[in-house]
Parts: sequence; C-alpha cells; structure tokens
Amino acid sequence: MTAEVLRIIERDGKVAKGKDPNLSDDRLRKLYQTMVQARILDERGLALQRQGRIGFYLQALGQEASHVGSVATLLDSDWIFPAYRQPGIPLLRGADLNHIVCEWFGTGEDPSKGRQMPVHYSLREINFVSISSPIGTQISQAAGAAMAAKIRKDDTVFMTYFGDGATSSNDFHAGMNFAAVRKAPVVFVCENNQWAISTPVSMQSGSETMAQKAIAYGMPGVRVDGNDILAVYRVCKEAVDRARRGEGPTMVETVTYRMGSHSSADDASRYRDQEEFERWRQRDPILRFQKYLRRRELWTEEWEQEISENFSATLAAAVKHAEASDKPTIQSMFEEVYMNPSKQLLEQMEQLLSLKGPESDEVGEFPL
Ligand SMILES: Cc1ncc(C[n+]2csc(CCOP(=O)(O)OP(=O)(O)O)c2C)c(N)n1
Ligand SMILES: [Mg+2]
Repeated sequence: MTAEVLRIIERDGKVAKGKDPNLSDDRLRKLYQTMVQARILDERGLALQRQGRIGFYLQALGQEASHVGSVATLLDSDWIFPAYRQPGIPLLRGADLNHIVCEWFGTGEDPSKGRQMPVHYSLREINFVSISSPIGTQISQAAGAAMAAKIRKDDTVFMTYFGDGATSSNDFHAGMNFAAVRKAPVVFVCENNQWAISTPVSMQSGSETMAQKAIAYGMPGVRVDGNDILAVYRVCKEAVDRARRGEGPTMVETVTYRMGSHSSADDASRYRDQEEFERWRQRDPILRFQKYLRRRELWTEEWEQEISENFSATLAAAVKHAEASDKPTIQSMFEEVYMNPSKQLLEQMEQLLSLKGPESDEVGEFPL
C-alpha cells in the first residue's frame, strides 16, 4: 500500500496505456449524461433554497465522477447505503424524479412523507437505503446487511459511501471490522473531498491516506483519482467482483474535492483559500471526461446542449408539480411507523383529526 493514486484519463483526455476499462460507447455517454444531470440538479436545488422555496440543500459539485463511476459497477439488484452527496446515483439507476424533487419539498408524494431533511432520500425502487444525517451510521448498516446476504448465500453486493470525516466515526470502525472479519460482500467508498464542513483533512486524521486505514482491518485499501471516472470505475469494478466472488470487502478512497460549500447553511469562502478552489477547478471531473469523449468522437456541443436542455425542462416540470402537490396528510404522521399502530396512537390520531376545521385542511389550535 502506497500513497499512490490510480489515474487513467490524463489532463489532455488521453488514456494511460492498457488501463481503459473499455466501456461501450452507449455506456460512456450515459455516464457523462448522468454527471451533467447531477450538476444541473445541484444548481437548481441550491437556487430553490436561496429563493426560500425549500429549506435546505447540499451539493456534490466536483464529486460526480466519484459516485457515478463507482455505482456504475453494480448490478441493479445490489444495494446502496449512501451518504448525502451522491445525487448521480438515483439519476443513473432511474429513480422517479418526482420522488427526488417531492422530497425537497416534503410533499405527500415524497416517499418519506416530509419526515426527512431535504436531500435525504429514501428510494426503495432502486435499492437505495434512507440517507442518515448522523455521520457514518450507513457504514455499519451496510456491513450488517452484507453479512446477512452472506448468511443467506445470495450474491448481492453492498456499496456504502462516506466522507473523509466519517473515517473518524465509531461506525467506521464497527463496520470495517465486522466486514473484514466476516468477509462480507461490501465495498466501502470513502469520498475524500478534503473537507468535513470547515475541518480540512489534515486536521481530520494523522494517517497519510484514508485508504491505509483498511490495512489495519485486514482488507485491501485502494486510492484512486476521484475526478477520473474511468479510474474510479476500474478500481470499483475489481472491488465489486472480488466481493461477489466471496473474497470479502475492499475500501476505495476516491481523492476528490468539494467544489461548493458544505451545504446551503455555510459559506466555504469564510474558511478556505480561493487559490485551493481554483487549483481543483482545473481538475473538474466533467471537463476531464468530456476531453476523453471528444478524443473518441463521442461528444459534441449540440449533444451537450440537448441533454442539458432536456433535463432542465424535465426538472422544471418536476418542481412545478411538487410545488402544486398536496402536503402529506395529517394521518401520515401516524402511518407507516408501526405495522400495527397501538390503540393509544390511533386515539391520538383521532383526537388530532377532530381538531380540524370542517372546511379546512389546517389543524385547529391545540388546547393548551
Ligand atoms: C455523528 C455526527 N457528528 C457530527 C455531525 C455534523 N456533521 C454533518 S456533516 C459533517 C462533516 C462530514 O464530513 P465528511 O465525512 O468528510 O463528508 P462530506 O460532507 O465532506 O461529504 C459533520 C461533522 C453529524 N451529522 N453527525
Ligand atoms: Mg469530506
């Protein structure tokens, strides 16, 4: 294990000899399209928050290659235990865009019925487990689910995503340890975007790399250029194949950069150098992939415009739909929590409903 970072696409779009994962033209274009869509989604999401139309947003600018390239190595039947910064995953896996946008607004069509923060999706239709706000919890959950699959003797693979900051969490230790001991079919994707809100990676860990932490647990740890989609794909494909063969977990550190602020609630210019941002901006993963596609004559300006405009229009329609949609019903607070709600819970629901005005959707005033 060295601090070396695997890279395939050079700055000029050329590919390192013998390293191209040889994806089909259609697949390459689909991956590029998903990265472009993820960025449009992020731009729109933050704009809606700034306009006061949604309460919170969290972007993945600069990290599109890291999550799109890694998730592309899974089968549809595999499972994802995500963090909150992988918008390309639902897009690539074909989730219903209304589920995504209605989640931002917390409408009745939001699969979580407005019970989650915006951008904390739960998408059963694509095996995408509910995003947790507490840092790192998905790591031990993924390890446990992978152990269960192994016991059931099915060949599902589990992929979990987390940041550099999450490697300091208790759940990172529990998940990595259990998975390695039990040789569970899980791939740990650590997206090292250099920051955990305002904490730089140099203040996060005494380890030279995140990937080297894997060695202590007894699994391979691989570092890859997280802004190079082909390199991410290649490394993750190996890790997924290994997991499916029953040879156990791998940790992949994708070395990347959070080009935006942590979320809509902070301003990165208050705590980090513009110069650092500029350096990473030159390594934008979308431009890098675009250069590669151009060399292969798979990209044109007209195509870029077409895919961008089509997605922007679909997204605008989804936003319009969400804003016109009903809120979750009052009953929904009591539903889908227990399979068989208790007598007390049902009484509470009846009591709350009885406070409704006859013509109105609003709940009346509570007797204090
Ligand atoms: C257990 C816990 N501690 C603290 C927080 C507050 N918090 C939210 S995001 C974050 C930083 C996480 O950084 P990292 O894991 O690198 O992920 P990134 O946001 O960079 O993708 C922190 C500390 C939290 N949500 N949960
Ligand atoms: Mg981070």
